Amino acid sequence: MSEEIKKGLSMTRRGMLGATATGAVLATTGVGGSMLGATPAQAAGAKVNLAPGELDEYYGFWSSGQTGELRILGMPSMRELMRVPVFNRCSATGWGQTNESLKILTEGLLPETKEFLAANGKVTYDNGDLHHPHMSFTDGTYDGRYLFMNDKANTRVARVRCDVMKTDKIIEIPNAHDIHGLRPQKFPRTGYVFANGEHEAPLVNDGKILDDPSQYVNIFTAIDGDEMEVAWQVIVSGNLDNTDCDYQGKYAFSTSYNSEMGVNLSEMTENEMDHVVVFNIKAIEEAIAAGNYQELKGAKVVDGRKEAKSNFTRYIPIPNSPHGVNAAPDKRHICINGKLSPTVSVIDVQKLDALFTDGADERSAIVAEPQLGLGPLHTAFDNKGNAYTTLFLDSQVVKWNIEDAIAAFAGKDVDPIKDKVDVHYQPGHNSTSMGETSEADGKWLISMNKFSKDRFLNVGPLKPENEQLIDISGDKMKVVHDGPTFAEPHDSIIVHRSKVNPVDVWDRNDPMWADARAQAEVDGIDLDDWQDTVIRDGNKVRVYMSSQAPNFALEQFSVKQGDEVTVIVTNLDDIDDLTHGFCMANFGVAMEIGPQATASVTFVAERPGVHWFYCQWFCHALHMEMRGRMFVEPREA
Ligand code: CUK
Ligand code: CUA
Repeated sequence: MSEEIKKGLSMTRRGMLGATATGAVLATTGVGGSMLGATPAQAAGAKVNLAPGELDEYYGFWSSGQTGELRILGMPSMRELMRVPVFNRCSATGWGQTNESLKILTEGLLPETKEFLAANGKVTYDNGDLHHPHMSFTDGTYDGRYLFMNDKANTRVARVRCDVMKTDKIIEIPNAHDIHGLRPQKFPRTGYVFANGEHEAPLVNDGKILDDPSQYVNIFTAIDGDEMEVAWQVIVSGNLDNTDCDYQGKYAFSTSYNSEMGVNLSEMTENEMDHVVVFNIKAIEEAIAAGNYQELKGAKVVDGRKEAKSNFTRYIPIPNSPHGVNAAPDKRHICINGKLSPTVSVIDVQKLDALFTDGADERSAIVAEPQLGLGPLHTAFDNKGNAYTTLFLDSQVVKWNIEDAIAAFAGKDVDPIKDKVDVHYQPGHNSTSMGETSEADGKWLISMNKFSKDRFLNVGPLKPENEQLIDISGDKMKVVHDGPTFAEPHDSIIVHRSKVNPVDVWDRNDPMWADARAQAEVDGIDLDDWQDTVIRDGNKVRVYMSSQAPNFALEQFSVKQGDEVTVIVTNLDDIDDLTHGFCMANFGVAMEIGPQATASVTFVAERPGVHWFYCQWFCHALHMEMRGRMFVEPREA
């Protein structure tokens, strides 16, 4: 045995297992797989490299942070499959420009926001900060209906339809400020979508109260995920960071790193103990049903602050500025990640009733608090009772056993830590395959690292993030892939492909273009037929045209300078993957029209002359020829 290996074996568990160099030495000297803990199952790592044409076993749904979109990856290959625009603008699809997308981007805004935006010459926000994408649940597992996600930048929550992978609803949350944590209810179904307002502000934030933090509050919101409307809100003590809920449908949990209600760093980090808020869903629902709430900006609001002494909330003290909260697939344990404390605090949901009914001490719900390393942010799970926690400051993922941690907390001499692996660098969220459901399968872990530094070719001062795929099927974790991503995925879920069944071709009756259909009816147009018509309605012109590779049904149309022109395109092709585009050159107008879809866009024809419109999605050998002219007759002098 070489000196290096001896050294490796005498190192601490963290040092040995963390050091990939040591692993390489062991592997190359033939000491071999067994010492590294490789099991036959770990050969699963080979599947990372799929053969051309081979399909992934999992969908990965990725946030994109300040990019504002949702991304779909294939897992474990980590190939990026699609980008779904949500809170952002998209040049390719026309999201943020088509009438269909503008309806979704504007209809859920509060009246005061519409006014504010109009004063700035806008109809909606252009940016978003999408942190947490999560799928709808039925009976504790994904049901493939919807994905829900937050916008921290502009206090919104969006829903994406999984049948077509397009955003269909966006709502702005009243009273709250800057939605951060978001999770769908797991049981009996979604149900509610829970959303945390992170930043403190006066409850009525109209300028009457400014620099008086004693009057600031934070708001927890339960959204009806079917209707995409606020069901109820709770005023809380302290701020709200991340959220999750139990598998019984009784409680939701939100971490607070600013129980101090400070407004600067030193104030926010003053207390050693902050807390997790436990929301008693039934008690809140009963109060709402009984009319015991105040109505504020259309939302039903109850007071769950400490001083209100309600039965809506309990505050469990947690060290220290906790961040992530994650429900284990054992349906019993909730992990609160300590951030500034090296611990994860484990709540047993079976001990929560006593907090509400017997006045039990809040800390009695804590059944374990293992010391794991520096900067625990988020925890994911396998199907064998193990948890995987990211350690931001240590740049590691730690694998630990929940039952062992509970035994150690009860005084037994067991080390719950099973393994540590270095990640590169500074991980935030992590997620395991099916790990936030009762069907966790313990195959893959993704560590979403905030810094890539030297892991890729240098692309200038702005570097990609680095998301590392880790094989967790064996006893030891094994980093098998580095995946660079653009700004800045926070969170992801890894969903078995059997749960997701998107269509290939749109239904012609899809509600997405209901407004265009209604207008066509008024105009006497049948969108299901080749209708090539220009309707003039004062200075409003509606141009209906169909497209079928490689033709637009209209070779040309004429409008007058200053007309408000709406172009409605129906793609009559019904073949997989046959998307057309419509781009009006030099008008800043472009959109996607999927097979059998209708899309529309409105602009003012304030440019006289000959203007070509063309298809901007390559669709046919004669795609370049798929174009036509718009004549804009100059205004009479
Ligand atoms: S937060 Cu980003 S690393 Cu917004 Cu879920 Cu923890
Ligand atoms: Cu139609 Cu390109």
